[in-house]
Amino acid sequence: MHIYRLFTLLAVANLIGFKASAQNYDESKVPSYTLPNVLKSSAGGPIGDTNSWETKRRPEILKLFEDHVYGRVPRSLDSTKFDVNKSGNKVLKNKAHLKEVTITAWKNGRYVQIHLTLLIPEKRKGPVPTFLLINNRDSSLINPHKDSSTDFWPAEMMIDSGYGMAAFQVVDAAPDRPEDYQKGVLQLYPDQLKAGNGMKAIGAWAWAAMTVMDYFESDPDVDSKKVALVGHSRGGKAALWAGAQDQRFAIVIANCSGNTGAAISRRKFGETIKAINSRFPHWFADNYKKYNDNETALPIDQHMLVALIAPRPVYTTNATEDLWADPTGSYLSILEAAKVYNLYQKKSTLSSTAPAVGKPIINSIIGYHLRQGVHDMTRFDWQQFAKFARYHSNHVE
Ligand code: GTR
Repeated sequence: MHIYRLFTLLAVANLIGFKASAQNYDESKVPSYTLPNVLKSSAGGPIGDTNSWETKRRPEILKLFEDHVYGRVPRSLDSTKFDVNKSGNKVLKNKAHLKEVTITAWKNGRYVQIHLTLLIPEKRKGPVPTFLLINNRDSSLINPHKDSSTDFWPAEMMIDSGYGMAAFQVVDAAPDRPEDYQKGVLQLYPDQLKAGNGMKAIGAWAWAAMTVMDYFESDPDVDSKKVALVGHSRGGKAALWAGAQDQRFAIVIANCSGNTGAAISRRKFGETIKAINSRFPHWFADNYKKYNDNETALPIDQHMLVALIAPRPVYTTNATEDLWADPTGSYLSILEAAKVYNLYQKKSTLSSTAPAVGKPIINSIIGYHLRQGVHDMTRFDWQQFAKFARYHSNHVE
């Protein structure tokens, strides 16, 4: 083989196949590290109450995530239009009615459209608490016409529990491909593409979730004060990032969100920053690439992303066979985030070690479970999300 072709092949293999085997799965090889202190300002002052958290540290941390990790998410628009096709469609054995909403957002003569699928339980008294999924998987999984709704988005089960179910496809906001992720929300904000702290796909998906929230605030069927934002894996990263910025989301749920989601980056267990940036160069701000193999230089770690959701309830999950997403690192992260919830006197009931497999922590401001099985989102996961939401609407208000 021509030597040039060999090099090209090796480079491509390295890029797309980024060997999982090169990653660490051995707890004894996790480097020792010190996490940035969530309760100390950049200038070094202690943050000991909710006022200094909200006025100093929270804005500081938000900016650090914008500048170094996810990029800024501009929200300014010239206009937004909501077109609701409700055509009286009853679905899921007549248990729900379907609203198909097209959200058109305009900026500088360009527009983007987010297509929202929204199911409202027929049996309800007033506006319904609603789960919104950022769907990074196939659109067939959120097909509202299938009576036997999927495990990934078990709409019928959730409707039976009295919840509204909503979802949109990430492709509407940003195609999940390095070659054309710009063909969505980024067309409205082209300056982002030139900036080191400009958003890319994950920021665009978070933008879409927030824009859907704008719509919810206008829909009398939805209780917009009780919206739980849900994402799985890359969608879970986007859910955490949207929930961190937009305090209108009452609950944030990140399922198997892993690296640059809930998991501590400094552990370098499973997926690393270098691995994620190499395989998905279109997800995070360009500045984030400075931290490939250089985690300790980051001024933040992911526990601080979870902390930004305080004092609102947050739920994270892992699966036993999904070591790539570092279950231990995700649990350590929520334990650290609890320090900020403590400022609000919102105590979590997390214990210092992760709970046993299949034993969810529900009655807590920070919830968690480790499910038996592989990287996925399942009916079991959703059952816990419903219990967590139920617990919080009964106890938090
Ligand atoms: C993996 C990626 C993870 C996670 C996952 C998914 O390939 O390494 O960070 O996002 O995809 O979205 O299912």
